[in-house]
Amino acid sequence: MNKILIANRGEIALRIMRTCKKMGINTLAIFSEADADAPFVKFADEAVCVGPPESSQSYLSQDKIVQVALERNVDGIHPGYGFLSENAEFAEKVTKAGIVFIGPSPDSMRVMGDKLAAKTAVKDYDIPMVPGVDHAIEDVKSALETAKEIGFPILIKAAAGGGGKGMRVVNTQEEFESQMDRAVSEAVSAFGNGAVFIEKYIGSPRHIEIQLLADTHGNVVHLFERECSIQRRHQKVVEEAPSSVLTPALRVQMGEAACKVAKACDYVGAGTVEFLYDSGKFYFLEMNTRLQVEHPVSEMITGVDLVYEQIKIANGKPLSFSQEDLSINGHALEVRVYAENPKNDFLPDVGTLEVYNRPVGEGVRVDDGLEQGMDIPIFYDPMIAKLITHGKDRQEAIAKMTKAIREYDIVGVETTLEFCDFAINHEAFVSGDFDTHFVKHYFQDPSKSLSPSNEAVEAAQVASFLFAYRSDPDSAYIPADFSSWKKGR
Ligand code: MV4
Repeated sequence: MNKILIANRGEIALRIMRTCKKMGINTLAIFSEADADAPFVKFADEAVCVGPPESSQSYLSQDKIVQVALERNVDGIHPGYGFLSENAEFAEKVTKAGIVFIGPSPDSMRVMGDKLAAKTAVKDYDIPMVPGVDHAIEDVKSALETAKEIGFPILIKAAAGGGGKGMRVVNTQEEFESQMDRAVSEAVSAFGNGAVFIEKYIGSPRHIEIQLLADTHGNVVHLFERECSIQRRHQKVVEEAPSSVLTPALRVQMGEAACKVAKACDYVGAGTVEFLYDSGKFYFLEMNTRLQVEHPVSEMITGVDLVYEQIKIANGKPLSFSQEDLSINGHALEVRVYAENPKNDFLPDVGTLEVYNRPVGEGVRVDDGLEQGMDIPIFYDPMIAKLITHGKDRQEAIAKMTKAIREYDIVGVETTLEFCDFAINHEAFVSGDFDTHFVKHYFQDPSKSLSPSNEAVEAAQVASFLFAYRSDPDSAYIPADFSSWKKGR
């Protein structure tokens, strides 16, 4: 390949271009009017504005992007993550235009994009699955019988959902029918597809995913796991590799299961298989058919450049290493730095980066897409940067991350840096004893902290008065601001 169009923006566009540059491949950026001065536009060899700031008119504008690719004679298109990265229709348009889509086939994307089709595809591959059904529910009465067999609580999921969208926990059989009705109508309005299915609800799981690479010659390898349990409302906060709960034996089993999932859908490229883990067992959840945000932690522990491998694979080259060549070196952590205010329900706080100084050091990597003085556009995800550290072990990776977070100097917008510091230094995180409820369990949003009702305050004041009165009636008193008392006098 001589030239690649990067159909994305921000940090991931820059990250992909860096590897292209290393490989001697020219880069073509596409950008929206909001990103005209962005570093990724300046870094690219060529750049074309494809439309107004709204994603729907720029980064999601399929035909426009393909047209620019043809006009500028590119050989391949890299979609990054988000935007068009898992859009089978786009991949098909790119391929039909005679351009290489750097990613899996449209068919693999379609199968894995439908959670029920995914279950069907892996059925004969002996992959551990959560107890449940593998077909859309047609008949609520018989579904209730199945739910009773599985045992409550159960989880209703939308076939077209994923990443936590369209899920509903049902605790008792009494609520089953009404929750089914709601789940179906929600799925229709959110995805235009009312297909839902049920699974046993795993209450306190860990989210562990396996990074894969598959070439066009039938070779599939895994690059071990990433632990992604520290998330807030399905948005990942901290990712690490390896996971502190996997034994070497389980790691092998999970890696092999993930490779089988890839084979089940004839997967080509970089992909990730998500599992739930609970008490020594793991269950297949879904497959993400793209390069993920958190891919750097896998790169740090394996020394593999995943974008380089994606481009080689897209060129039809066989993988240059086998499973036996891969091993885990040390430990890596990633925290996502968002322009959000953790003290106010994580509301986006976009504005100008008045001061922006990155941490530096051995084993410290910052993947970002802005410079000091620039505005964070309001039109897109408010992620400022990914901060990644690598150490000889977990303790060292945490220590380096803590130092790097405290060294990071961002003025002008609120960020999640302090929140990340809190998370990675929390006793539950340090000990490795946590699950997907970590943030909900341990982080109290100050804007939502309990403010007791007047009645509760008064009841406490009366109790305190009575307690004091029993030991010394003369010194017991009711506070002067005791409102009802004053009113009653
Ligand atoms: C589950 C589950 C419990 N039991 N499935 C959320 C994202 C989507 N990929 C699937 N998800 C879940 N599926 C069963 N049978 C709990 C979750 C889940 C979750 C999974 C991974 C990371 C964070 C999560 C947060 C809430 C729920």
